[in-house]
Amino acid sequence: MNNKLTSIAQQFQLEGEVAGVTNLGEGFINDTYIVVTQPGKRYILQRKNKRIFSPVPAMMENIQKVCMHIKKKVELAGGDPLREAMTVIPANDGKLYFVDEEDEFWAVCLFIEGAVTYDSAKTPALAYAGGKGIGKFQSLVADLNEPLTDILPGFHNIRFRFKQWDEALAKDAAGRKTAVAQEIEWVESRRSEMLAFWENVEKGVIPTRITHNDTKITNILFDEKGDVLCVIDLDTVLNSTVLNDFGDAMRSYTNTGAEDDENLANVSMDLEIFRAFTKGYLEEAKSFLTTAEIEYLAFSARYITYEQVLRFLMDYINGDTYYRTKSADHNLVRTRAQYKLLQSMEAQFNEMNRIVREYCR
Ligand code: GN1
Ligand code: MG
Repeated sequence: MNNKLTSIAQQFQLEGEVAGVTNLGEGFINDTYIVVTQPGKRYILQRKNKRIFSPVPAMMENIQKVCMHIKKKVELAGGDPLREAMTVIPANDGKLYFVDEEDEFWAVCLFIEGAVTYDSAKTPALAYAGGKGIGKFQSLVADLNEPLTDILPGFHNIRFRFKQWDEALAKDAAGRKTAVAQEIEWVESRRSEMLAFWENVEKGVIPTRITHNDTKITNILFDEKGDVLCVIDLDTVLNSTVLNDFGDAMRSYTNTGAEDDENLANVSMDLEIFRAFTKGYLEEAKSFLTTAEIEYLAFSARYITYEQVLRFLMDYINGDTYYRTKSADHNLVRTRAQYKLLQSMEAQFNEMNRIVREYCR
């Protein structure tokens, strides 16, 4: 494999000769590696999952548009465009990707040295910085006027997810449906409430903007001081609602346990982390958010967490065809842990709304 990875890395415009390729990280979807060249430059090499991101070339164009736009603004503000934005490294033929003989798609970006990532938001200070990071990302791309290709139709669209869900239940491909009747009820009992929220997006009451759509904390690079350098993993940059970014961040930041915690007692929503993120986010985003966006900000945390319950459970019912899993019941464990988080958010919903109002004054 390593020879193969080396030869794939050589297909890109890297500085120096490839000296090594090592595996990195835990993504559920792509395969990610670090490439080191002689004299010590580092890059991120990824096999992009074409079964999910389709077509990959359009996705890479989206990513490049966003990166170039952010770079321009960082430069204007006197910042460092190589550290405060992602840099896509083209292949030798100038394309933003390389296709290997197995018809798999590869892409490379610069590794940002000295950047720090976190698996969880352990302190309010970190959550505050993360909130500023997402708010700033959204404001940086707010005036990007070039259209993006929708490579993931219906990504955070619950109507679309229910369509997939209904099909999955009708098919019961892995024969697991009867064993998860209780979990299915968790999803069904909230169906109309979630659709009612999404109607606001469909009717344009909640506007559509360029958003990140995968704002978990591991997708943010911090500097040594704990300030945000930039937001990474731009595979899912789409026209969507900013609420999805806020909600997904809250799903990840505020969880006192792991996304796949087997011990449900570990899982709850930490209101102080919610407060700190919201404060940071609104400091950056308040100026461009509409009243409707602010009204549903707290609810978006429930929406995205609910969607994740549905997606993990649906993948379990389908026989684990989407997410990478580590055990036969991994998707079910994830479902239960995310549901516990959802319940904790529901229980603290009034306080969440109060906090949003407090920082909007
Ligand atoms: C996937 O692959 P990764 O970890 O970046 C997923 C997100 C989920 C997340 C759950 C394209 O993200 O939507 O929230 O897993 N990405 C896609 O942790 O489906
Ligand atoms: Mg991702």
